[in-house]
Amino acid sequence: MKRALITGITGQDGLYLSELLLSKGYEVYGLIRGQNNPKAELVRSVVPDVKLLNGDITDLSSLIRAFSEAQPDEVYNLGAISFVAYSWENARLTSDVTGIGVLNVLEATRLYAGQDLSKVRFYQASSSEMFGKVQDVPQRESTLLWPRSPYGVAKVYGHYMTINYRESYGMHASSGILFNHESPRRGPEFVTRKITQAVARIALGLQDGIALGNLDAKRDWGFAGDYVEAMWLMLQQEQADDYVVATGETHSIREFLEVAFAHVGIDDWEGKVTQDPRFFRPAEVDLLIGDPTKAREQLGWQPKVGFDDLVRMMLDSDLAQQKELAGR
Ligand code: NDP
Ligand code: GDR
Repeated sequence: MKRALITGITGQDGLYLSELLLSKGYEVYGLIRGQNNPKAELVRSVVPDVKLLNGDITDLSSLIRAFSEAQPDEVYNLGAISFVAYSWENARLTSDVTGIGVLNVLEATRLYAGQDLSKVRFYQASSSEMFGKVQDVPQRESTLLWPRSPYGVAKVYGHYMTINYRESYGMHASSGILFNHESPRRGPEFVTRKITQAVARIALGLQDGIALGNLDAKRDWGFAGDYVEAMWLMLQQEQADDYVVATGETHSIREFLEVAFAHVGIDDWEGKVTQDPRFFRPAEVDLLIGDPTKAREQLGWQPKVGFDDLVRMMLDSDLAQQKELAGR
């Protein structure tokens, strides 16, 4: 039985990845931080077979303890401060967690492997935010990185550190440059879930409108359940490498709103959406669209859920959730 250690277990991807690995017969360990993390209950209810270990990716000794307990064959480093807008307000903290945290997990992996680096494989959750002010359309593995936020800069550090551990020590360390991926488990601070939650409430007569920032930004949105499969596939390859994981399609926030409101039968939605300067960013990433050719050809990976189905899946889930809340 293979053993996996996942950081960021309480997040969207941590849950989907746990489900995938458990379905493949893995013994799964999840690193959980804080003295009474409120999301521990969620993990225990969704994936009760995951074994939780205390630790924080900013604390190397806690990682060393977790590694010694989990004895992993595969390490998935998903832990991060992942909300781009928050990263301007907490740039130093974001650098410590999202940047230096990667170095800590790499170092814990190296120390745990000792002389036998072949005993463990490492995955880093890199991001399309590293492309920022895009230098190619679509963006691929070779595209010059030009991050536009403290979060993006921290991810670039983690990305190159992962490559450096691969090149310096021969570690099986791969970096997945994942474009935005969403699901009913997406945090409500991200624009997709913020919209589907609000549209569900508007449809049910529970609220009148929604305040957003820039509606013209374009993102390459896929389904998180598909994307965790790409993570796993990367660690099954003989050679570690870096891969863009994306759908190859891009849509604006406005188009997302269009599909969401149409799904609940509202056509005249423009009056329900206001633009609020609070939600604009100091520097925006205007256009992201990934070229997933390498992932398709080398990993055999393809996304299964398309844009319209993703919006509808999230909205249906929020409609059910909001109805239940309203009925209480
Ligand atoms: P989430 O924000 O849902 O989850 C982030 C996770 O990181 C949480 O489990 C959080 O735990 C954990 N975490 C935060 N700080 C620490 C810390 N100091 N030590 C250990 N764990 C910590 O993110 P997603 O699941 O969406 O994303 C997973 C990873 O993939 C992240 O690294 C993200 O940056 C990256 N990524 C995500 C993309 C996406 O579209 N979703 C695209 C590209 C990259 P806690 O409960 O303690 O807060
Ligand atoms: P992003 O996701 O920054 O791409 O990072 P987010 O959903 O926060 O923003 C996407 C785009 O929507 C615009 N936007 C708004 N965003 C939010 N959150 N709230 C609003 O009200 C709003 N109005 C407009 C933003 O300006 C932006 O252009 C996500 C995270 O998961 C990262 O961790 C990950 O690395 C990248 O995706 C790929």
